[in-house]
Amino acid sequence: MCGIVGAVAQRNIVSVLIEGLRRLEYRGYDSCGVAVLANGEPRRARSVARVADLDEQVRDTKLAGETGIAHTRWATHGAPVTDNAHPIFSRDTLAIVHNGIIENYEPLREMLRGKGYEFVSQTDTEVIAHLIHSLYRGDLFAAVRETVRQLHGAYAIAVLHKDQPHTVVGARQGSPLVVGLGDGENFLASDALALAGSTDRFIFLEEGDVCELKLDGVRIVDRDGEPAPREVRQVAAYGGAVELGPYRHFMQKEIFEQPRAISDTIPQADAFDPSLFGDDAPKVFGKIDSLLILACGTSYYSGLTAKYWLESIAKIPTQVEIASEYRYRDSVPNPNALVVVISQSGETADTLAALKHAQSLGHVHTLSVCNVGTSAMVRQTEFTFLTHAGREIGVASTKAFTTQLVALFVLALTLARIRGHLSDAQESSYLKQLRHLPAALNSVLALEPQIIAWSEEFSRKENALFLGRGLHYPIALEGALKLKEISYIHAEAYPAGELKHGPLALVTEAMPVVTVAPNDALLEKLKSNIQEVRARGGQLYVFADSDTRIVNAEGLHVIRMPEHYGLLSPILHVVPLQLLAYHTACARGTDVDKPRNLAKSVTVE
Ligand code: HGA
Repeated sequence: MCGIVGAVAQRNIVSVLIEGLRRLEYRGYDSCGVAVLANGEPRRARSVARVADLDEQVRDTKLAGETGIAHTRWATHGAPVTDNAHPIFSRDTLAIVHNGIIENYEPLREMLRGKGYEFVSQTDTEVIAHLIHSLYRGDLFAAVRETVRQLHGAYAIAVLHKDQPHTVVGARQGSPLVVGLGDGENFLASDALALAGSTDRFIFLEEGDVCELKLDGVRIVDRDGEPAPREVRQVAAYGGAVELGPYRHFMQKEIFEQPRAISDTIPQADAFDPSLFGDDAPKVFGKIDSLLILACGTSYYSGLTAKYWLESIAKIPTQVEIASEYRYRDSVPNPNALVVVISQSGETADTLAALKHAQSLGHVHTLSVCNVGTSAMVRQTEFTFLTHAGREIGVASTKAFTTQLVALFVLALTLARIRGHLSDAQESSYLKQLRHLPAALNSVLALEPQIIAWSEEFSRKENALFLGRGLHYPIALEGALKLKEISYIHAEAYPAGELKHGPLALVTEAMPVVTVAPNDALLEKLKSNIQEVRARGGQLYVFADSDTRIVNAEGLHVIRMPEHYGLLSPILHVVPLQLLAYHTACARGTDVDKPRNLAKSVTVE
């Protein structure tokens, strides 16, 4: 999603800004831009194409400066056209880049129009630019502080002013922003990743912070204007650009990285000990009486899968909610519940807000399942389990999902053990199964050629139904989500038992029905559902465990899963669905890693 980079230095920083944007490119955006102070005037270049195009523009126009800000935009207010691309100017005096949404931009715009300001974009961001301009009395830091007090909503901003060389002012509320510390130069970015190569020393700004970058240092105040000493953290883990290697897309690469990612995420310990989640977890986990899982999108489906594990293995009541719904709903807090938030980036705006909402209601114990150790979510929760998926570039999540499942399975077993529902024998059997997962996944990945054969057929469809039961219903949901995200085929998932209550009306020869068929307690029920589809001329595509006796027949296409995997089977069964979506999208020629309208790391509400 949107990215911010800013810098003050005693050298031309345009290439640093462009390189920063390049590093954030994978998140998805629809326009980009850069502004610098050149001979005391703000100058900018903007593009509705890629960062490479912006780079060409700045080279052609010889844009150069020692103070600058840059942005990748994912439009929320106003179409992705050049006039709406950031940096946004106010009266050719100051320039701003903004991530987030200003909810009270309409009254502010009216007020500013009344003061004679003209609006040339449709963005909410332009009100921030003019508001700072209207409050500027020779001190940009003071004007920004006064401005943010009037904003409602979420923002991370970086601002420069023509009269303040070697100064960039930033502020954050609800969107991430980090300061990068250099020698005689300083930086600002929405993600430390953007500054890899320039520095490894970072300050992660807190909600409400306003900062001022100068050549020789950084000043930070909190929301009350009090000086805010913030910890400087050394973050060395950010490598260079991730290579695609022999793969056609990052999504394909990431699907094939799953055995490695899962093996890195499985704890080395020989027992499921709560200290895996944090020092105080042994004390707290023994007292909790329920779980409340909050997440969005694919992470929500990992939470739904975990509910089955938590209730069946650990016998602990578990509620799973879509974060964007929970945050605005009246609900009853339970101080003895463990609130679990799940997010690949740890910066998902809705999930962070849901976490905050839960805490404000009186929830005390919180755990994040996250792929980024320095993220806001990790910093704001009591306990953490880090997945080790590595950087996920494809917008459609794959390895982040399966590693979240591993993390949540470990949580279920840990709670089962504390609550006396896991014998030593069961514990070592589950550990053995977990350790064998990477090898089992490799044999599922070997099904790719068979799945490619199906994808040709799929690429000509416009609709698809996905069916699963029990533990595999969330996997059907995830399979449908993957297909729609990257191939733009309309896909819906249902628990197979629901078919007769409505969706069966849609079944014709033109509607492929994808079914996840593990050999579990619901197999016979699922087989009946399969027959219901066949009886109506539907075309079934079934991923069946080898011992299910579901075989190819008229209207029934079967790919055999190599092994039956019991409770961990969702982790295996989702992989062919990822491959089906991927190859169908390739056959349709879509932009697989950057599907239209979508972005990675959803940092706006
Ligand atoms: N609201 C601003 C910024 C959008 C954003 O943060 N996207 O991720 C705009 O629409 O320009």
